[in-house]
Amino acid sequence: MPHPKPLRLFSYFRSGASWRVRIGLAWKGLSVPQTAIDLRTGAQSAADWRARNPQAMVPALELSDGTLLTQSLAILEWLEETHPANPFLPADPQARARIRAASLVIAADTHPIQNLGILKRIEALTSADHARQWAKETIAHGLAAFEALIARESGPYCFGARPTLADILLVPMLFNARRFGIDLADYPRIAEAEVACEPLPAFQSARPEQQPDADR
Ligand SMILES: N[C@@H](CCC(=O)N[C@@H](CS)C(=O)NCC(=O)O)C(=O)O
Repeated sequence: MPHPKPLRLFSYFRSGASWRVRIGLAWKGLSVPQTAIDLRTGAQSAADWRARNPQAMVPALELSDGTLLTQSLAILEWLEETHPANPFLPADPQARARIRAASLVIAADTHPIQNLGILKRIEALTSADHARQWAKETIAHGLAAFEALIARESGPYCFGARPTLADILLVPMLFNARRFGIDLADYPRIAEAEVACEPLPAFQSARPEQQPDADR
């Protein structure tokens, strides 16, 4: 019997959406080889990559049958369904819905409107300063909503005593927040959750500087 192909992650070390998937894979105890798609050189738009992922983005996860999964949340949900040990969603449907809602504040309503493509477009239409201002305001607005949602929950993580999907979404977003000069002192519950996640091996190993394509 031939061995099934191992999983393979297509990612870029600084990509926040790739970072989410790296945390999820590590949280499930999976060590997955990576192929770098260098966003600095525009590799995401190369014809061969676009043919595989028509959205011309990372991350993507290649499965053992060759199927390419895209969209970080879809990949994380696939991981949760196929690797139920170490869950990052609880069993209670109402709690799952609250966690998904907070996660989507970042994944659907914050990150996509401050990503590289959008900022380049704003810069082309106006200026680099306007693009930075847009990113800062967008992230601050999203984090304020996220903070209010998790302030209703117990800590130290976003939703109680275990990390969940919401923590996986939050930690990479904070990297961008700092990059655009946002003071996280304004978000005490977010700061608490970040401190709780920081020492966990799955969160450590997923950090940009730990990736094979990181600048050395
Ligand atoms: N909603 C997508 C977002 C993916 C995304 O924004 N990827 C960025 C890197 S974090 C990207 O590939 N950008 C390339 C570009 O904008 O040209 C997901 O969650 O996977």
